[in-house]
Amino acid sequence: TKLNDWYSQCLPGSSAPPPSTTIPSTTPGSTPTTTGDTSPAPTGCPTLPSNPTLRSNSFLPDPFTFYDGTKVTTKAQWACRREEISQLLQKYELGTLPPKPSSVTGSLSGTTLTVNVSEGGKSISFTAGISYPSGTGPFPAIIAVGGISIPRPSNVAVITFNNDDMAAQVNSGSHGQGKFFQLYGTSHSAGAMTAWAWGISRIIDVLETIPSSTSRIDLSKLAVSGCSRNGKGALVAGALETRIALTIPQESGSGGGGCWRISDKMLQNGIQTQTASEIVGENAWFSPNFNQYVNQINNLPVDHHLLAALVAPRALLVIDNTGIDWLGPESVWGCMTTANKVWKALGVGDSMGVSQVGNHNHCAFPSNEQGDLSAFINKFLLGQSTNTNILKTDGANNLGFVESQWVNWQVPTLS
Ligand code: MCU
Repeated sequence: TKLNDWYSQCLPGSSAPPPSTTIPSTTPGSTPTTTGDTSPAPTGCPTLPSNPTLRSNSFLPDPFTFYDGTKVTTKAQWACRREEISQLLQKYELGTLPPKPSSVTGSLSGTTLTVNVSEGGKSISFTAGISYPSGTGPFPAIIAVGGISIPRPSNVAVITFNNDDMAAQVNSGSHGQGKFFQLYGTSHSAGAMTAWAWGISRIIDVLETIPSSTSRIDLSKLAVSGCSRNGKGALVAGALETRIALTIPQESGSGGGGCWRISDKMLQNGIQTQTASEIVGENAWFSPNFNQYVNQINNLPVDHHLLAALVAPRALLVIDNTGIDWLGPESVWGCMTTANKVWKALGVGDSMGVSQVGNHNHCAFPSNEQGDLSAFINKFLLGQSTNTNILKTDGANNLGFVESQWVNWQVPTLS
């Protein structure tokens, strides 16, 4: 099929597979219930009810208005709205991210990091391989979800995370399979991507116990990257794990950088693109709780511009491909340029970039995007001063994306 043709281009050597959580409620002025999301829990936030009323909204939901109608007017309030968006995304799409388990230990032996986790009388262990540049470091590092697919920068280590081992992604029946589910039970609500994000957090937990003179990793300079399905996973990890400084999803498409609402419209217009309704039948990336919403996406108070916005004000570079309809290029462009408004409002518009280029195979990084990638790596991992004001597509006429059809809110200047 057309899909399999391009699908087989990625993940070299891989056997290409065929294509009621409750939100912890908060009381006014209180700290939200702890989840695994690593941002410090903000206080004094508006209340999110445990069962929010769903209201139909064909526009991309306003990042700057809380569920209860309160407006975000200050940068400090973003921490509260970010927490609310995280809770909503976990409730409707991603499943619950468990907090740090009671026991996380591990060690580094040569280039193999071992992670041991125990919780509730159960234990798992997994390993991650680290590939170092020459020298003593400590080095910035890219956590590569399922392997690295962008060109590897010099002077940066690569930590390879075996995401399939943590939560399987063979098909829609994969939910419940993998080490995460050995620990938390096969009926845990987490989708595979949430389980991967949890696993990446445990790698960072263990690295935090090792002096940087020994680990040779600079934990203040961590990135995460992955391509395609693993690019979706990289975006979710960067969204939920605030110890990651730079998030680089590559060709993540629908379920990653694309917005469900825009992808639905593309399909209605006859473009063969992936939608929420398709994705839950294809794989186990999302929580089973998402299934009930995939044919009523307009009712959700979130979309993926808000998934990306969880990364703000940290750095995000979305690398994408205009040449593959299945990835939803219009959706990714519209969704991610809309997400950029959050960084702009926070006064750091150039900490979030989009680079969308066609005429190359899926997950084959084109040389004409190297400058954009290097600008982000050099600034956010290597501490250089570069121009990261990058919002660009080679698609004509914004690929058909008309902002006024999707954005019915104002971007505040946050004090
Ligand atoms: C773009 O990511 C996925 C896509 O969502 C799937 O529909 C397709 O089967 O596989 C893509 C992928 O991961 O390619 C390697």
